[in-house]
Amino acid sequence: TQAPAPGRRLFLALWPDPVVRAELARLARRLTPEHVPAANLHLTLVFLGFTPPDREAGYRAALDGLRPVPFTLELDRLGCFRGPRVLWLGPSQIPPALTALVGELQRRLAACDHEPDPRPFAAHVTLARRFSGSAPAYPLPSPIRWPAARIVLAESRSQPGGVRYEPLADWPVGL
Ligand code: 2AM
Repeated sequence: TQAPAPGRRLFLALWPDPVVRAELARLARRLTPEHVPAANLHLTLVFLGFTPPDREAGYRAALDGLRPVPFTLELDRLGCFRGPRVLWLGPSQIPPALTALVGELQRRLAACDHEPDPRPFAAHVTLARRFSGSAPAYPLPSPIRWPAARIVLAESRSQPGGVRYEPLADWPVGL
């Protein structure tokens, strides 16, 4: 038998601070019993996928010195991705600094031969998976304000109890 190739499943995400995480978790719990664990809440910026160690080292070097311009997300919109039956929360307005940040990440990663996702960036926080309902039609009573503070390189780990995300490195926003 052959050992699997070394590497891990990685992504770059905005990571909520404990206050924002608690607000997101409260909303998710209120909406559905199928909500994801509070610790899993994040907003993916770039999905990197399965990454061998030398490639990961290249990504980390390429992201060295990243200094994103601060911005605040107003998460005010619920929706569903039908295929994976994801219930998500997102901003109806994308701050220009967020668009610029994703572009900057893509540029730096492209220099390490990262294949960009052909699909356009869809800013969303997954609140539930295998969601059996449809997104509530009513507007979100009060948007969740998320001042971006931290970008994280995270590993997605499949475990018996479900997927878990492990922060490996982080970059501050606007410090
Ligand atoms: P999701 O929440 O919409 O499922 C870790 O898996 C993170 O990367 C999740 O936020 C997930 O988005 C995202 N992700 C997983 N597979 C992906 C893919 N093939 N393309 C883009 N994003 C992906």
